[in-house]
Amino acid sequence: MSNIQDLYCYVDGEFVETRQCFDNINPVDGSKIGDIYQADKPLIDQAVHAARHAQQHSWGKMTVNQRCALLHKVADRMAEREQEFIDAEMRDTGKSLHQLKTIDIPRGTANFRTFADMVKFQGGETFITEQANGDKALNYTVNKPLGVVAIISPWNLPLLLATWKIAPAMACGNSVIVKPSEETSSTMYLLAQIMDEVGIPKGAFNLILGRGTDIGDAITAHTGINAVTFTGASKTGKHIMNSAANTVKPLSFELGGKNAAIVFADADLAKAVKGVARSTFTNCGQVCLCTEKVYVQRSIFAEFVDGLKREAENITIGYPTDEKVFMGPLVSQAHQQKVLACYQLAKDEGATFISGGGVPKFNDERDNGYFIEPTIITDLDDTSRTNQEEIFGPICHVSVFDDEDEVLQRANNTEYGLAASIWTENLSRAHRTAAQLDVGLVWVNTWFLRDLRTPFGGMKLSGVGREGGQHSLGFYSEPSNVCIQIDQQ
Ligand code: NAD
Ligand code: 6OD
Repeated sequence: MSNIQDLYCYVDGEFVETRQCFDNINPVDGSKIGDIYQADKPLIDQAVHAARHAQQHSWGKMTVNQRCALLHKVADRMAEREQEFIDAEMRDTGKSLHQLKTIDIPRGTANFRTFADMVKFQGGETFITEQANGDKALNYTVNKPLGVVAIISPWNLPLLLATWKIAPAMACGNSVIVKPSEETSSTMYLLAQIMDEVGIPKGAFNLILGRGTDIGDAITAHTGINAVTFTGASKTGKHIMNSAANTVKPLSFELGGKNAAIVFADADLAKAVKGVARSTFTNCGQVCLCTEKVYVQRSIFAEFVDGLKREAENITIGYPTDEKVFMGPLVSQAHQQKVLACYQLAKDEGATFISGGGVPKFNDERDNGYFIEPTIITDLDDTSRTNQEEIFGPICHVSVFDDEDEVLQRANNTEYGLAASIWTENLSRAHRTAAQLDVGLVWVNTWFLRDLRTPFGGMKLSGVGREGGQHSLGFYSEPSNVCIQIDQQ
């Protein structure tokens, strides 16, 4: 059990070795990292029971200050063990050291600190009601925890996205059942150790490992689970909505995207080229917010495409431990096959490849890994499958546009509605166009710049609800109105 590379569920304050396990694979070279021990239905029942008990008797009984002090200790301990988190996330995902140090791992601690602080200052609503006979009433809200919250998270930003939900859910006094992606369970295992070390009451944090297709329904349909918060594919979101329907529980969904970047002729071209390269190729394109469709105004189209091609071809691909490397592999062989099939589909649909389109060759163990080239294509219609379906790889399609109305209509012509970025130096144009994009998040002259107090989420197939700041505190608590009669004597 002491081998960090084998991963166990953590239920009611104990690490549990279950009967069934599967291989955890390093995407850099396809080697085995260790075994992941999968939960079964009785263990999930036990986790729900322990979570309820903690919610009613220990964690849920603490004062807000006590809970928040413990959550700050979690963040402190994560910071002390930062290198272990970096190593674990790198082994599971192949992400570059640079990205882990600047995005994924710091956000884990920031999520705990932000929500532990925010919940302390959460106000409520109050109203004085004037009645016809002159009496009054005082109405005020009490925010109560939901109870037991299930958190189901994906593989692309494993620590960042799981803690984005764990921190506010726990800060609001809920117990949690966390199910990370089967591809990337290691950082949640480290977090379970930390929950144990800092003295989070047993049962308040439970880790359930396993494949979503095997054990997902046992979580989402569970009558003892009061809410499900999910980040992942839109298709899985539809499935969970059905599975949870009989128990009528609140759902928060952060789902897929097909995000546009719009580059106007008045943009700072150098900034736009670098920005779109970053929004397309960060994390190998495996961020739900990544750009997959780029619209460039006609007069700068050729220059923009040349610049983007240069950026793509300057990307260093390789061992994620190398400080110069920007792109490691995709997360798994299955995902590499999926993205390569999308590259093939683009070819079949008649795309012109400006750059990339294949798999890089290293002539060493990395050829057994799941690397892929950054890719730029043009010449497809907006209605092509390539321009309509989420790929989730390092590829964008670039097309030309002439005017504002046209590009807004084309950017909105999608079933998704997560994010968009606009590149322009014209302030009025920025405000005007941002307001007309049917997405939950718009960036102007930047991308993935985050303030954790702002609403985060998508429209249409990209999600249900918003998290972030007060929106998270709202989702993870149940407001209860108290109405008190005040007699006038
Ligand atoms: P996925 O939907 O396959 O898996 C996500 C999680 O759901 C995993 O833990 C998985 O085990 C679990 N799961 C799978 N089937 C389940 C079921 N039937 N019941 C319950 N749980 C189940 O997604 P993924 O491949 O891990 O992640 C990539 C997708 O996530 C992309 O579509 C991406 O756009 C999306 N995503 C969205 C956001 C956002 O904030 N909107 C963020 C990250 C990723
Ligand atoms: O930054 C965040 O809070 C967040 N939820 C990012 C999601 C990224 C999607 O892959």
